[in-house]
Amino acid sequence: PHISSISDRAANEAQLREAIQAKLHYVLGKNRDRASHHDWYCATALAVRDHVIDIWMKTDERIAKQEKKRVYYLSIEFLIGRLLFDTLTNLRLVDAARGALRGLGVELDDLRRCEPDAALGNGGLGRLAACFMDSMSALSIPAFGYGIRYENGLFEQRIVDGWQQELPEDWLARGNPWEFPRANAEYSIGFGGSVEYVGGDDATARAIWYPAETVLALPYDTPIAGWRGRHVNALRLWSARAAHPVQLAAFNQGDYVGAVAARARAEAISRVLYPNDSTPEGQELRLRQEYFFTSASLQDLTQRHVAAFGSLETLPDQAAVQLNDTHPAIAVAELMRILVDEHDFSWEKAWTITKGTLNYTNHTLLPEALETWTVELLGRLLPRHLQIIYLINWLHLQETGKRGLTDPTLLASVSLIQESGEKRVRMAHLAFLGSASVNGVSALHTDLLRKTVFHDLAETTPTRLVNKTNGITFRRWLYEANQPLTQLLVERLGERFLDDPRCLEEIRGIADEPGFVEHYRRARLTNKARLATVMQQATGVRVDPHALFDVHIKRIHEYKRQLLNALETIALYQEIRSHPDRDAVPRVKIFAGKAAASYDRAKLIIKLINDIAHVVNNDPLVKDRLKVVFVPNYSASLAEVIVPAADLSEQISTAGMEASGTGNMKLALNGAITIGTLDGANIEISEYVGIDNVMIFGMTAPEVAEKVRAHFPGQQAIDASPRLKAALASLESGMFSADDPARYHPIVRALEDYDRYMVAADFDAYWDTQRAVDHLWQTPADWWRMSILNTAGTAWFSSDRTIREYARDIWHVPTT
Ligand code: DL6
Repeated sequence: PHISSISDRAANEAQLREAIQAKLHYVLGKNRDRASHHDWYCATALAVRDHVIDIWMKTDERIAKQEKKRVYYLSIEFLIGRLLFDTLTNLRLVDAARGALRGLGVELDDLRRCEPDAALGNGGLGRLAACFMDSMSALSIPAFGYGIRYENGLFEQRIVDGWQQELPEDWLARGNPWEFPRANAEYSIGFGGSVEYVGGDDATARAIWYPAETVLALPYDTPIAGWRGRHVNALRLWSARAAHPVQLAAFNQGDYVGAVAARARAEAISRVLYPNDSTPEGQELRLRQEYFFTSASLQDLTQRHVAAFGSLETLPDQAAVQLNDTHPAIAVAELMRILVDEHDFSWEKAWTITKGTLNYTNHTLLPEALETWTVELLGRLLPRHLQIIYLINWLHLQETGKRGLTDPTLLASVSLIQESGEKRVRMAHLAFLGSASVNGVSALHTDLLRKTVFHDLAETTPTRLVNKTNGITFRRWLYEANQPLTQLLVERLGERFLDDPRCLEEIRGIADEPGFVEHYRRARLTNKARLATVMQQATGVRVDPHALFDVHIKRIHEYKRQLLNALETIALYQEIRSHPDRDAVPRVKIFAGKAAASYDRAKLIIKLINDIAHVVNNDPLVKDRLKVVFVPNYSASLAEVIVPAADLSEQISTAGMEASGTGNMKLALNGAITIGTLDGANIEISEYVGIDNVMIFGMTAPEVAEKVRAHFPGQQAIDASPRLKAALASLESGMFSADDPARYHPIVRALEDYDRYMVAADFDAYWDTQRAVDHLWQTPADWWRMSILNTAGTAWFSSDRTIREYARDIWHVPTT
């Protein structure tokens, strides 16, 4: 039975109950008495999915009939997390599902944990893509997300004796009720081989690429239901299959491993998210992944366009492709190949179509994160694409020269090929050249892009460089994650706030009203008690929910400066020990995040936090004044529990290094007060919530740049800060690593030498600001006012706003 209306709660409940029972019986083949929680979860997901499918079909019909322009969002990562509550929330079926299950003796909330996180991303970039999928559906934009269906998503993090250990993640092990394999829509993806030119001299010759290897790309579609079930888009993830599952001749001769070796090589492409690229094999696999999903997606969308409109001539009118970072940047060469080699367009015409269709988002300025591929590797894997890249580059340099720009330094800086050392292709340059619009992800980041990495390119090409500050979906990060607060807001503002969060502004007027403040505070306390339970279960550490919850959750990276927080924790511990009778604001320092498996320094920082936790939490002198918790296995689902329970949000990256951040937005929306640097979107958050309602400290981006240029020796800052000196001395002495006193010497030496991330340089400013936070906490009326004003001021950070801007300025598509 299908659900006909989403407005009638009782009818929905009855229909859902019947549907869930039917799924359990006929699809899962399970008896009610023997069904496990997982069975109930699957039956519920399948019952809800039916409703999504109905809307999906109608959406597709409507789009096809109206010949609407489509958006294609290409991203090598989609950090989706769980879908059941997302879907129920968007369809307004949470209460109906709860009631339906209760009638069957099952608690909906007990099923939440049965759903594995689809962790097909590493962090902010992948989570942004997931928030954008939600917003594109909410705003009825006809869109496809395109990515890779990794069989193993982001690794599971275990903390063993304080160290991070990585275990393979296995989200598909028990099936995935949300996806639809589309066996009839597969594409062939070529690798290697040779290129032949036929029919004429260089200018008129036709290139034919003979790949040495072909891999099949199979699509799996996951429907993403938009707010109030008005529209459903597909997230299409590609899975790699070998063209021939087994070499029969080898198998028949008893070579069972050799018989499936080619298959293993092909299928490795969609096996694991982000392979370790510190080895040449890892890098090659990464490039194969990038080309695999980009080519499959472009073949798919061009085929759809030709089927509807007859020719690719009108592609830019009907399709806007967004390249999420440079991972799909090979799209520039691939679309040119499809147009020139397969559809016989002239080079000039093909270039106009390509430049009119593609757009690129940059997500980082860090030089080590800007992708380049050696000419050797790119030429070996994609010989035709390398030729196309060389031709694009040659024409671009010619054009630049014709405009009187002939300075060799300038030409070297705008060239697609980096000539110093081994020759490499600059993928950000390729994406820039081949796009109509390029955007950064916060005002500061875009400004820095203009002044640094893309300064010269912006001068020599007509590509538009614009800003689109990131956003987050409030559906997941407020309505689902923070039900106590959402309920309070609905009571005060009415249901309309769910449709238009801009009315959050109205709670500014009641930020001092005792009744409202009390409810707001109690909502937080409920969330903190829940987190305290989760943390105790995960780590054994007991914390008091009335303490200040100081939260630092994100990838572990030196530029995000968990080390700065760890050193401040040591200094605070020393302060408590030297004044054991003094009162102190009770604090719980909460950390969570994963380090890349090959990033040794980041893994050492995790160990340091755990070592500090061990000493501090077991020191009877400290009591409840300070507790340190590293919550293992950070994920989207864990974030949904931590974010609503945070009092203080640590956004302390070295200024100029965090492109935007989105955790900062989630935490501020839920009322956590930011302690942060003037970096990424922190700046805009300060503007929207008011500079008096955030705790800003530290050097600015230009000040950091200046110190980096001078190769700032941290020793200078250490000498000037007795407190930092003492903290480092305790690290050196082995106070936190009695089993291996020298463990943290490399960290201390690095800080003394070149303080690249300005940890020593910013330490005192950070310490002072933390003490100002203590002071604020001791004046609850001020604290809660500030907290409420954070919730009131963050409506602008909704990803609906961000997507409206992309739609208006980049994609040129209407929104509802
Ligand atoms: O734009 C989404 C997200 C930003 O919020 C983060 O500030 C930024 O670090 C992240 N960028 C990346 C790209 N690679 N690196 N590094 O993940 O994008």
